[in-house]
Amino acid sequence: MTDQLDIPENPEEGFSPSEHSQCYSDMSDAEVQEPAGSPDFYSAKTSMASTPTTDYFPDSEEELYDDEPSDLPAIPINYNRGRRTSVSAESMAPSQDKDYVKIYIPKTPEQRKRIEASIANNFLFKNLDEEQYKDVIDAMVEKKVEKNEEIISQGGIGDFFYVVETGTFDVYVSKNGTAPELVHHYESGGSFGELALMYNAPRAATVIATSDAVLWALDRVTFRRILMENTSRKRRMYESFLEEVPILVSLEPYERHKIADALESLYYEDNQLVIKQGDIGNSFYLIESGEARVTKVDEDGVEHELPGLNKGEYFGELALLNNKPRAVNIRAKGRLKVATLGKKAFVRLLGPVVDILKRNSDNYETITRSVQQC
Ligand code: 1OR
Repeated sequence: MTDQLDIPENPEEGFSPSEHSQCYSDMSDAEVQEPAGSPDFYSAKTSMASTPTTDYFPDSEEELYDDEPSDLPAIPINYNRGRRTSVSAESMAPSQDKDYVKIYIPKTPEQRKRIEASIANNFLFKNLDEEQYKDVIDAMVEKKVEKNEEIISQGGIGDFFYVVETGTFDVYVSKNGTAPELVHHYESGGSFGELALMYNAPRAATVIATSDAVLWALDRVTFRRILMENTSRKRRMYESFLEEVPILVSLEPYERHKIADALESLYYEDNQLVIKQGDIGNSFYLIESGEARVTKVDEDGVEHELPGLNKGEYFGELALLNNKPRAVNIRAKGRLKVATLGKKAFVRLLGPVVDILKRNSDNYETITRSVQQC
């Protein structure tokens, strides 16, 4: 393993779808309006099951944390030193720690641009204010890795959160001592290593580079102080809802967490149009609460009422699966709350259930045909 820190000596220098179906017509179209709109820690006295391999902060680490006041949550400075150690649970609200001293790793303008490009489409970095955004970039450390390098070892203690700038990574999980199974992979813009930091838990998986790669590493304290609250709040907020969404039951809990990261809740008032037949589709919707009415205008301009949608059901997938215009109108029936997923996230995160989505969509035609005949 050839861990290395790319910290320039002087960065300033030289850098340059309900049961009923009825016919319906003469429907007044509501105006399209803009919608209004930490997990339990286990106090980990966790013994190391295996030796973590992220020991790339060899000499500068102490310097980084040197300025931390002593009443800070206990952060093990030497946990990645390759020896048996333990982690103490940290404050639930790290961001309220006023004495916190920010970490500043000097960077070239070019490095900053590369970080910005790497995090641009990453949901964990959304909703940061200007200062938080700057603090995160300031604290990141470039880590160049070689193919086959093990970045994270399952069972190890969490030290850094990683964002992938370039390169590819495979994720392996060994359950109850069984042979490691390939469960996931990451490429540019992906990120990993947040779980151990959020839950004070041992690393849940092993991550290995499958090419030479460049990572940006964010230390545990900065991750918890800036990125964790929003991330864990969203995962908690959507956890029980996503567990009850039938289409998502076959997913791993971690896959639902990633969906939670990407979801955004929107509210619609009674009769407000959510999806307009014929429009280009950019989002997928899950009903968090309330009901939705579904209608379809036929070739003669007659609007037919189709079976409605209730909590836990979804809509908006057809246009995304088939790259076709929206097939129906969807309106709020009473107040409606939906969780939306953008097209890219839909493709990336719902890949494992695409076959089920496609199979379910075959029923639409049957329903639509029977409704249009009445
Ligand atoms: P970590 O800090 O535990 C390993 O370090 C990281 O691998 C973990 O954070 C996640 O960021 C990432 N289960 C657990 N961790 C995963 C998984 C995963 N995939 C990526 N990581 N999966 C469930 C396997 C039963 C795979 C879901 C697709």
